[in-house]
Amino acid sequence: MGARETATDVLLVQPAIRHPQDAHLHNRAFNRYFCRMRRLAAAMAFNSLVTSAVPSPPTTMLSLAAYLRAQRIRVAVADLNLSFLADGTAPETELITCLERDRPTILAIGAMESYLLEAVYRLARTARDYDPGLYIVVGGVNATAIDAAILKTGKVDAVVRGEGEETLTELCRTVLERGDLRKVGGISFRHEGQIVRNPDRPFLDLANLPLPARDLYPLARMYALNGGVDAVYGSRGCPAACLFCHGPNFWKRQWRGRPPGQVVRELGDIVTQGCRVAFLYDMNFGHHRAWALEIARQIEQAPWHLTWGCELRADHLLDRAFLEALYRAGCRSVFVGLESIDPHTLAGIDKGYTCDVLETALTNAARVGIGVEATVLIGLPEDTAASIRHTTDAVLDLFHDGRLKLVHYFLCVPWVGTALGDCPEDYGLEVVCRNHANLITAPSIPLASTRRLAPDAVYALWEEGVERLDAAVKQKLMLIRMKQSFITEVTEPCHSA
Ligand code: B12
Ligand code: SF4
Repeated sequence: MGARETATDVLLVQPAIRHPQDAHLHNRAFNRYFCRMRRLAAAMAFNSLVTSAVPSPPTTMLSLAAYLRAQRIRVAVADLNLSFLADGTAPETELITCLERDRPTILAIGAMESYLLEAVYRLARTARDYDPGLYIVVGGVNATAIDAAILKTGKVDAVVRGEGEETLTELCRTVLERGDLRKVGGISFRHEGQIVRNPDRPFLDLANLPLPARDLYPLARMYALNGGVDAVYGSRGCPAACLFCHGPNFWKRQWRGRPPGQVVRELGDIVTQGCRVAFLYDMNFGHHRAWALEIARQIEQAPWHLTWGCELRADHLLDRAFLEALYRAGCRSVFVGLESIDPHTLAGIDKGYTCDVLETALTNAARVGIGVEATVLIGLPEDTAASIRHTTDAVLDLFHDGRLKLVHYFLCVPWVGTALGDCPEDYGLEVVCRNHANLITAPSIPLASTRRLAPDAVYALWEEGVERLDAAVKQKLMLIRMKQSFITEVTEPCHSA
């Protein structure tokens, strides 16, 4: 960019996901519960998609990096999460170190989740103070949904909306060559005091994506921290239209899969680098049965071994042959969004199946040997006190009998970019929290009503459920530990003789 002497064109930044400065945003009882779930997962040797995968490498940022590099844009990646968790380096300090080292023209920050927003703004401010000439971009699911609000703060120059690889590449090239930003599809940006939103860009053919650029990332350092866990994406999108989910708007209800051979090659690459457990975080891994089975077949025949997990819908668990094929290939855990176990509440979110599938589905998974961790959402539009307590009782029963290994018990969030967040009144919701940073699944304040419950009542019922689940997890953890110490006592040789 003109006289600027730069070593890198773009620095891609993954923010720290849990910054102490944002602690007030999170519910304390839930944090306690989450930590206890982590301990339980470890005690059960259960590879949880959520609790054991935080932290994991920022695969999405590495996919963006690979694409930029293939288009001859010089790129570096900074994972502020890793430096913070590995040695406590403050994210802003690490950012300055990377800016000094890489001297980029463009800074691109990931804003996948709403509660990261404050962190993203702090990083943008730090970067701007350090180098007022930097061009600052953000992207990700949440940034896409609230592009105008982000740009109005004046803290960033542009938002990459939707699928990022091609858009970010074209944006970078245009900035570097001082071209016309109005020609870059898929971005929103500030121009002469106005916010300009260019038309959306069509989706990519995923077969043309290079593998994520893990060579630009300190993978060994992350694996040392998380025990060799990695995240891989085989497909994008989901055809369903659940009212609380970002998927339908973001991926326009289209499902696209990468060629199975490429996905398995990526898995093989990470295994050779020390990955022990991989999670296929596709929003709907089971959507295309033949595609998923081909991946499983190739993993089974590969010369390496890997334990892995994926996200499935509850109705996919009805297919025993499918589950058995995944199991043979090393799949040991699945993440399933149950959302509600109350028939009326479930019918009210357009999930696309009814509660009666759950009994068979969860029994199947247990018989095959695949552990299920589930999410439930409290405060869905049709929820009442009775339906919430019914769902809580039901998940507790499933947890006690082992058909659910872990339960992620979240407050339903009417995020902007979802049907519930964009048109809450259509579903009888009153949203009382408008601050995006507070819109998180375990917030410290009430967020919204249901059709029949006031926001405070929803929040109190959710907290009541968190306490009940926490007590159940605590009890299970104690039992496992007692059992383990008993086994140690009776099997360890006696030295006193
Ligand atoms: C995988 C995933 C995770 C994984 C991440 C693992 C990993 N290391 O990658 C795990 C399990 C850790 C996770 C956890 C959580 N997640 Co999550 N997660 C997802 C999920 C299913 C897929 C995200 C993904 O990577 N997709 C694949 C890639 C290709 O798509 P993508 O991320 O959208 O990226 C593309 C574009 O967005 C863009 N892009 C993305 N980043 C950037 C950055 C820049 C600079 C640019 C230019 C472009 C860009 O380009 C990318 C490539 O095309 C999404 C659902 C969804 N709708 O996408 C939820 C989602 C992002 N998660 C969500 C939430 C709430 C959470 C949790 C907070 C849940 C919880 N309460 O515990 C936790 C947070 C954990 C933490 N950080 O402490 C919400 C966020 C909602 C919001 N507005 O805040 C989502 C949208 C799910 C939903 N409810 O609809 N999550
Ligand atoms: S099935 Fe899952 S990914 Fe698909 S729309 Fe529903 S919640 Fe989103």
